[in-house]
Amino acid sequence: MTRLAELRLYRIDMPLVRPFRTSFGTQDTRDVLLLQAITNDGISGWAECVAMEWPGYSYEYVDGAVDVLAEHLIPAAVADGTIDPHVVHRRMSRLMGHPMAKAALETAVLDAWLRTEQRSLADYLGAVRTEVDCGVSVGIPVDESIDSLLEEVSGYVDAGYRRIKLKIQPGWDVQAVRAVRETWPDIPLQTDANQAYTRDDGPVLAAMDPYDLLLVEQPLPEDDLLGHALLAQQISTPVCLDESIISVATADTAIAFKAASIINIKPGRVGGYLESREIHDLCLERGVPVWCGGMLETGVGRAANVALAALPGFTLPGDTSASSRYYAVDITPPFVLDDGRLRVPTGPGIGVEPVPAILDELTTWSAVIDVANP
Ligand code: NPQ
Ligand code: MG
Repeated sequence: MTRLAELRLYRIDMPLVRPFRTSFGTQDTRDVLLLQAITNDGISGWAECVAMEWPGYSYEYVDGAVDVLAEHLIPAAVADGTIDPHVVHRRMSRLMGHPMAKAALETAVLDAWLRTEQRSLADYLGAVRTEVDCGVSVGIPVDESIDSLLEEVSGYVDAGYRRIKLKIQPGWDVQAVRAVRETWPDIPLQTDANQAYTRDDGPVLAAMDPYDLLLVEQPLPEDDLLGHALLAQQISTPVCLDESIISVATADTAIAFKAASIINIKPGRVGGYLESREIHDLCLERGVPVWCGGMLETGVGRAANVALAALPGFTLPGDTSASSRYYAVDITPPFVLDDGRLRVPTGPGIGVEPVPAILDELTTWSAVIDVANP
């Protein structure tokens, strides 16, 4: 019977094509943790942990993810060599927190299992599309100039992106939105504050209502569901939650309390693709649109996200951009935009794997963990 024999962890250093500035900081390179789950038949499952190197977006960070994986999650979930993703999910659920680390381990096992079953992730999750509409997330220009913003957005519009998302924060909001809307009157446009506003900022957020935004994402701190519900009554732009949604239960609560009318699903943030599918199913039942978020993934994480975005409830374009949005060289064959869309991989598992020579060149650290000692 197929069982897991070994897990390999890799840290790779990926230079970004341009700095990415958000309300919580600026990133020049991406320090990415990759997992390779190798079975006794020599099949490899791959996954990417979306934690950043410092706890800016959430409390997780790469060093912490490596530690909790090696010391707790791997011993608790796969010590007997199981490649059943549901067993791995259930065992990890007894440990608290660390969704990004859990998502990475679950996905590596899921990919290995799907490859042994010769089945694609898209098929397993219930995909109904062969390609997905793509949007792009546009950082705050490092020089804080509207000209720089318009130049960057212009490149994405020319590349065919079907939706633009502007990162905002107090002082970089209404003027940026107005400039983009006046230049492209018809482009689908939305904003993301990454928690940068307060409950008192209703008026400034309402000042963006005239610009026909699809949504405003996570304006307030992640624990403030009531604040989001109160804000939703003060603005006509729909409120979408990202950081606040960490499970099916938080999604259900946010919807019931009218704190969100749209939900961003990021598999890393919610602990994996199984939980992501359940949140999708709940939102579909409740009539709440969802879209797939992004964490500057390499081709490994991107492939799986594109499969998820092919589910029926993903009715808004995701942050599933082309590889070239972030990286000059991706570690997998690059994802290339075709008429503003990415094709859903059809091969077994996530359908892609790292190119060995590129992975080798970018690796700054790696470790091997023997898992099955029956
Ligand atoms: C978001 N992503 O939706 C995030 C936040 C984000 C595409 O806007 C390094 C690693 C830098 C992950 C910056 C997008 C990051 C990051 C921003 C995630 O809120
Ligand atoms: Mg966000």
